[in-house]
Amino acid sequence: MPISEYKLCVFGSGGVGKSCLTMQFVQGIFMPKYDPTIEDVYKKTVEIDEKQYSLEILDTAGTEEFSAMRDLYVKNGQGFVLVYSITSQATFNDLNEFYGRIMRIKDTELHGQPPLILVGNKSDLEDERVVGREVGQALARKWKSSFLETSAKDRANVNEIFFDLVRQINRSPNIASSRSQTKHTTHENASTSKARMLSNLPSKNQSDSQKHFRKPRSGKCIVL
Ligand SMILES: Nc1nc2c(ncn2[C@@H]2O[C@H](COP(=O)(O)OP(=O)(O)OP(=O)(O)O)[C@@H](O)[C@H]2O)c(=O)[nH]1
Ligand SMILES: [Mg+2]
Repeated sequence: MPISEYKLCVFGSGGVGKSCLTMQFVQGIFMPKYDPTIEDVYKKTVEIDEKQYSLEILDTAGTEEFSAMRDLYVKNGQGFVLVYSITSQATFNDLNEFYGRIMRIKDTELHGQPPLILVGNKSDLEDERVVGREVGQALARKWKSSFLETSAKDRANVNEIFFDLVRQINRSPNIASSRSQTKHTTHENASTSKARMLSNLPSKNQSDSQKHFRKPRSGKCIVL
């Protein structure tokens, strides 16, 4: 069965939970300790709507000093996750710049809007909420994007982010037909489930369908 390979990028300010959301999705773990990202790439094979996908997820740096590669990420990316924290108005406001940059680089006038999802993370911290759900919904309506509130800590709506993005890519004729690469695999899929992980192994025992590459400060990627 052919397997589609999609490249997804996760953007947003420092500390909003980009890495935690990605790690929850790929490895099923939550990291309480904050470790600012330079650049991490995760790979995961999933089954969505009875089809297999190899997802390459680029977890980017929220901190400005590490942001030089962002334009290249946008160029290569097929779907985008824009994350803010519901506990920080500044992180919500910051997304305008990320959005504007994606729209410019993707040349939306020519190619239409790329698949995009707006994510309000840390929904478990309701007591500290400063960005209302309806405010997030309104921005998503303006951007014509999907919207989810999530908690990486409680694993709430985490898979839904990536499944939604894959479905958007599939609906986007430019991308799904011309830019996704396919390769052949021997996996036979008899499942009727709509969307499920093909692997969810602990991080010490990563299979080929679940890899994590971390960019060290020297600039090369290594497999952990
Ligand atoms: N309560 C709560 N804390 C979270 C959640 N997601 C992330 N955090 C915490 O927020 C801090 C930052 O999370 P990260 O995932 O490292 O944030 P980031 O967006 O990747 O940050 P940069 O890599 O610097 O851009 C960490 O201490 C996490 O434990 C969440 O859903 N709920
Ligand atoms: Mg990070």
